[in-house]
Amino acid sequence: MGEQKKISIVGVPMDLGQIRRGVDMGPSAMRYAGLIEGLKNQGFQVVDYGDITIHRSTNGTNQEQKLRNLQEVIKVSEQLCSELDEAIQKRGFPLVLGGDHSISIGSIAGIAKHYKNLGVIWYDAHADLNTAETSPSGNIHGMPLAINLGLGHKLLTNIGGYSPKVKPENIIIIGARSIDDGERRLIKEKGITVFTMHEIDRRGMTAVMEEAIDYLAKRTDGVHLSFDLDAIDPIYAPGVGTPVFGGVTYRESHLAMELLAESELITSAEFVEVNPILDDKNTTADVAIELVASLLGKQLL
Ligand code: HAR
Ligand code: MN
Ligand code: MN
Ligand code: MN
Repeated sequence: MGEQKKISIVGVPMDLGQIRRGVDMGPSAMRYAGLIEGLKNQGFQVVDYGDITIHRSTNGTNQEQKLRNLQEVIKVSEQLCSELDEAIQKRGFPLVLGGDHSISIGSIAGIAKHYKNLGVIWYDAHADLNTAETSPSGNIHGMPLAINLGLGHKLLTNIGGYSPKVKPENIIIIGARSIDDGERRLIKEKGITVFTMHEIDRRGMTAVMEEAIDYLAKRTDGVHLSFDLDAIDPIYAPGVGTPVFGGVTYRESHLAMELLAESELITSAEFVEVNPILDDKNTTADVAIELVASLLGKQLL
């Protein structure tokens, strides 16, 4: 991949999309693991925009149980949306560090306006397709993909001043194994492509990724990778708030990133849900930055 290609990094120390604290330290954990130095050694020009400021109010905004911390999530999403908008205008490859997965509302809002037909690869144990009506938890990190489809609270679907951001046929979910009833209905109704763990086990990661890449290459003009570390089995990535056993292995994920690098399909990415407090020696951030390196073309030889 390109010499002195510019990577624009934005950290989003957001933990208000769910109820476990600590995922706000995700951006620090990935920087501590050596993300910036690694990318520079790989030959990239790295522009680090630093972290977005999150205001944690102990009263006032936390009342709405069906959409926990709604006001703060809206504020952070708008801010992230404009930062990424600017990064893209300055021709950087946007790399967003989470934070819980609610950050994807703002990141895709800032990115999708630059494409006619953005594709999204949602690498996750979960589908994140809930709305306030179907959510079992009220946690907004279980809703961002629905919101990007234009489904959910108006103030969330309209971040960046437009909706929807992504078409259902341009979405591919990979690694899912914990899907709620409402999400299952939506997947069928909208015809969203999901490669669950069953397909990965049965066909192998290479076949799954090749099909995903072929499909998106034909119909999109850019593809955002939304990588939730809980897609990976907690044996390899224990530092996540909602671990689900039976996940993608470290090696399969590595291979998936290498196939994406080879395809040159990915135009922006985010790595989310790293919670070093729940971790074993910052292992999950270490895994995350190795995957970033592979995604951006690092090779063994
Ligand atoms: N589906 C459940 C909910 O909506 C759990 C979501 C957990 N989500 C994440 N992101 N960690 O994928 O509450
Ligand atoms: Mn997720
Ligand atoms: Mn998840
Ligand atoms: Mn490798």
